[in-house]
Amino acid sequence: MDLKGKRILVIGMGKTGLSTIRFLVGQGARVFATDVKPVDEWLETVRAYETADAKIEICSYDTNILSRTDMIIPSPGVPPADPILSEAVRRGIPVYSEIELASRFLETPMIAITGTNGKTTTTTLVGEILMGTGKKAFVGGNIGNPLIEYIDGSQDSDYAVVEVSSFQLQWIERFHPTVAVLMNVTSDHIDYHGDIEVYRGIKERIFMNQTDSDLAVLNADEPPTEILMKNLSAQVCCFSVFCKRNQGIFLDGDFLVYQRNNNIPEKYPLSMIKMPGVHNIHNVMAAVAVSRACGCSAEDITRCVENFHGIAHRIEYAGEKKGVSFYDDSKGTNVGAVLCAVNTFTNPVILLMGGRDKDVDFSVLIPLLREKVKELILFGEARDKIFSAIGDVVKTCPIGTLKEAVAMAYDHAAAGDVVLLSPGCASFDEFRDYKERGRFFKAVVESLEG
Ligand code: UMA
Repeated sequence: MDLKGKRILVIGMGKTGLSTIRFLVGQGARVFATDVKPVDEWLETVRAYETADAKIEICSYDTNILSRTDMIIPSPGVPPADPILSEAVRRGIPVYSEIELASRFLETPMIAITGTNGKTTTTTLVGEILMGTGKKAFVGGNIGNPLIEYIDGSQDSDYAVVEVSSFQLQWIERFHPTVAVLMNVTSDHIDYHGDIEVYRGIKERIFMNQTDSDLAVLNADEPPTEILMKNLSAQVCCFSVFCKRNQGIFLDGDFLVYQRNNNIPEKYPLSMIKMPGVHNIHNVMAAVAVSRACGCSAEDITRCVENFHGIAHRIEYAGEKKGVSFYDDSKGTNVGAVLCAVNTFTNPVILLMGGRDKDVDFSVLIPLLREKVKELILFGEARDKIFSAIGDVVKTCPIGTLKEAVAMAYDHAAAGDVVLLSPGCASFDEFRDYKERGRFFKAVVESLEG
C-alpha cells in the first residue's frame, strides 16, 4: 500500500490515533486529525508528530473534511454509527482500522487472538511461552501497545502476537493472521455493535482471510463453533474442557491431551496451570495449541505454563483481612467475565458490580447469583439498571462509589467469605480505565483495618 501523498483522516487522538499518525507521517501521507474532545486538549500532543515537511491538519469533528479524504483510520473506540464514518461508508471512502493498516505492512507471522474474555491472558501466555523458548515475540494490540508501533520499528520478531478486539475487527479487509484464535463470545459492547449476533459476526472475521495453510483455534465448548468450523478455510484445532475429541486439545482426567493428525497424543499435567477456574483451562489450552503450532516443545510449554500466574486485575488475589479474602477482577467488564470469576470460587461470594453500562443483559447472571452469591453490592452509574435487572435475586445493596462498596462488603462479610470486584461494566464513570479501577480497589482493601 503506497501512502505517499494520500489524504488520510485519523479519528481519535488516544494511543491508536497517535501511533497511527506517527506511522503515516513517516510514510509521507497527508494527515488530517480530529477528535470529539475539545482541540486544546490534544493539539499540542499532535503537533509534536509534525516534521519540517509534514504538517498535520487539524479538523473539526464533522463531515466537511470528507470531500478531501482518501482514507479514514478511526480509533477503535469510535463506533460504526459515528456520523463521519457512516457518511464515509455511504460515499465509498475506505475506512480501515489501525490493525488493518498495520497488517498491510507486516512482515512477521501474526498470531491474532480475540474473544469476549480470556484474550489478554491467552495473548500474554502465548508471548511468555514463545519468549520462554528462545523466540522473539512482539506482544501487543488491544492489550496496550498498538500493532502499528511494531510496524514503525524494525520488525525483528519471529512472531507478532496480537490481541484484537471487535472494535478493531470491525474495519478489516485483508487482515490475515497465520494463527487466529477465538476464545468465546458472550454479551458485551452491545451499545457499540447493536446486538450480539452482529458482535459475534465481527469477532468471526478474524478467520475470513485465512487459507488452508493457516491455523484456526476454536473453543469447542461454545455451541456456535460446530457451524463456524465448517465454514473456515484454515486448518482447525479445537479445544474443550467438557468433551473428549479425537483431534485438538481436550481434558482427560488430570491431563490436557493434545492430538494432531496421526501423531502420538501429548499429555500435559493439569497441575501445571497455576490460575483458578475452567476459563483458565480454556486459556491454557488455546495457548498450547498456538505454541505447538509455532514449534515450541511440550516440555518447554509445560515449564512456561507452570511459571505463569495470570495477569493483573483478572481474578487477582488482593489480600486478606480478618479471614475475608479480596479479589480484583476489574478487567471483568462484561457479564461473561463475571460468570467466570464467580464460578472460580467455592466459598460464599460478596460480589461488587457497577460502573458504566454497555447495554448488556444482566439477567443472564440470575442462576449464578442464586447458586453462589451471598450478597450483591452495586455502585456507580449502572447501579440502578443492574438493580432493576437482578436486584431481587439475593440480598442486594446499592451504594454510591466503589470505595463505599468495598467498605460495605467488608462490614457485611464473615471470615471465609470472598469479596470479589467483578464489575461487569466499563470503568469510565469513575476511572480512567480498568487498571486504575483495579489499583484503586487494591489500595482501598489495603487501607481496611485488619
Ligand atoms: N474518540 C473520538 N470519537 C469517538 C470515540 C472516541 O474522537 O466516537 C476519541 C476520544 O476522545 C479519545 C480517543 O478517541 O481521545 C480514544 O480512542 P480509543 O477509545 O479508541 O482509545 P485508544 O487510546 O486508542 O485505545 C485503544 C483501545 N481502546 C478501545 O478499544 C476503547 C485500547 O483497548 C487498546 O489497548 C489501545 O487502542 C491499543 O490498541 C482498551 C479497551 O478497553 C483496553 N478495549 C476494549 C476491550 O478490551 O473490551 C475493546
